[in-house]
Amino acid sequence: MDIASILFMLINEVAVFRASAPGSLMIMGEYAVLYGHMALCASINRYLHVTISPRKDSIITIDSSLGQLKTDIHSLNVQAPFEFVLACLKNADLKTGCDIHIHSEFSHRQGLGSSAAVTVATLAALGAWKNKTISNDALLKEAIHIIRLVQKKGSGADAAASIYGGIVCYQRDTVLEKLSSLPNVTVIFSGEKTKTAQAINRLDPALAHTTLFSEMGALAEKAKKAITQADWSTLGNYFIQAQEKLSALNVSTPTIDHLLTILAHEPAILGAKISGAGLGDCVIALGETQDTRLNILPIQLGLGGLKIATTLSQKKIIDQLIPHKNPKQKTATQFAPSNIALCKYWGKRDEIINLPMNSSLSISLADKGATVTISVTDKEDVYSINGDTLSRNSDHYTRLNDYFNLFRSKNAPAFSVTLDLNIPLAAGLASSACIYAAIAKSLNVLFDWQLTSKTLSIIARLGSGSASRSIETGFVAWHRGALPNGLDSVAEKLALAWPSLRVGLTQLQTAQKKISSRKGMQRTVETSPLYRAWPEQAEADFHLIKEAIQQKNMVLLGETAERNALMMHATMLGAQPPLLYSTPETLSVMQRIWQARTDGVVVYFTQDAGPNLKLLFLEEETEKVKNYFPDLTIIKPFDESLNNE
Ligand code: 2P0
Repeated sequence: MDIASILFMLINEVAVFRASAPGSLMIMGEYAVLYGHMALCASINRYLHVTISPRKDSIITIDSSLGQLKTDIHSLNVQAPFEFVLACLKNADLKTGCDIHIHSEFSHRQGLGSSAAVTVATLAALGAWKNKTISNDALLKEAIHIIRLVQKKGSGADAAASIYGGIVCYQRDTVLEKLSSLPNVTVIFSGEKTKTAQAINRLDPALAHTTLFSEMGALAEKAKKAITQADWSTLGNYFIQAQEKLSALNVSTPTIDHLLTILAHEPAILGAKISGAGLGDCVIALGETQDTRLNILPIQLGLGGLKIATTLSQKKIIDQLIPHKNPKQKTATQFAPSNIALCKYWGKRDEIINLPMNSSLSISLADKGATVTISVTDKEDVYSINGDTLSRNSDHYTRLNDYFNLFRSKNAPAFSVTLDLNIPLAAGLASSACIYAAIAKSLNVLFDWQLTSKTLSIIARLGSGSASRSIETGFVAWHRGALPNGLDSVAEKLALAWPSLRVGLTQLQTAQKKISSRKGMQRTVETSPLYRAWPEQAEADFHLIKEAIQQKNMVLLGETAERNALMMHATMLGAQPPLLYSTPETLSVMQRIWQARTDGVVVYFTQDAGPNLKLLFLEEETEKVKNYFPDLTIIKPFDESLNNE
């Protein structure tokens, strides 16, 4: 056996292969595309992730919110609800089995292209496993083959959008062009869904002899031009005309007609139509509306297409770090403080094991954080946050459940977990940081692992990057590390106290839509040209801040932390679509801080992925700072009267 094969075998032993494909929405040309005309189809900003962990035996397991399946490579039977995944597996001629985990950020019941996305992601993950480099065109061909195998009919335009991202101009199984100028749209779910193949079969065959489909194709051609020129009002007219053609196909419903009537009266909507096969699915409207009568889905047209990652599995890393999975007691409770980064973590080099692009440095928030109690149970998992039990289909539940999967065994099959936060969840105070740190600390006690803080910081990082910095108190440095397995990407406490340092929390009211840090940093890394400058700048800031702490140099600390935060936000403004966490109130607080500095007050700020600013100053400035900000909540990170341990 040659070295490459041995290496490949070794990688196979420990690696997982993940492909993430976005859902999609038809913009124009649905149905016409089946008759050889052009269609425009866009990726959305919600992804479906398929993770494949190879096994040594021939077993295949599939785990998703649609259910679980256990089968064998020798007896693969293409069946619902996993018909697309199973068809991909059958076609792949597997020699060994694998565990497949599917996680979707969007519902499969809303006509957002989940069948195409799961097909594309499964094929891409299988390709990565087999170490095959597949071109986008070849992958599209494979995906169309599988889709037609399973549902007999389908244009493949949705698969093309999932692979290429942006808006694809698609005709006869081919992507002709990709548009990246994206209009703002409102997407409304009609409340119903008819399977695409069924909808196609209902069409009157006589329509093929009319000019209807070529007219629809011509509209798609014109819409393409309007999008290229960012001529949204003309595009709106084409939406209206396209809807007239879709109505002539009889694929509208009374609900859809009702939605279209409401939208026709909205001044900010330039046009609206069915998106996709109709008889349910979604309505897509050009422009934005806040009408509360409408079931608006939190969807934007995304720039991104398929993403493939090969990495060590979280499970393999955990199994290397923890000595056993036998709980030594029934229940354990631990507290972990939240932390504010003075040098920020923004961007990952590995999204599965949360490896950062740059080192970061934080100050913990004393007694502000999360208290977590974990109890072993033989029933199913229960998670509650501040007394509210999380529903099984919430994103929070899925994320916690995925994390706890890493620690289950026969002796600890399920967990009952209560999370109590004494910081407002919405205030942007790094709640995931204190939650996952408190979970890691509680697990350490529950299982009596007696792990070091550094090891616990790795375990917490797998839940949320910033959680690595919440295992310890005071100043904490999270080193970027260089190893692919991340075992050197650890956080450690700096043996430096600065008792007079204060952190002031502002709490601005905001109705702004929140984009999670996870999504925000992903978008910034992928689309912002300004991001190129970030990792180097952040590394330099990391060292400056450390120096400032060593010298107790408030000016150096404040100036560096403030610039670091502003630079992070500048990279976000360069993203597509742009990310702006600040509100007018944020800017007015910034102006007030700068005014205070001009007036001689030594006060600085930092800002995370939200509109609130965190003020940095020393004890002796407290009264002066309060004059400018009477409502400030003031934290003393080094207050020894608080028992944080
Ligand atoms: C930080 N933030 O350093 C930066 C500054 C927000 C802005 O770390 O995907 O919730 O769980 O690793 O840790 C927030 O990101 O992201 C964060 P994941 P996380 O504090």
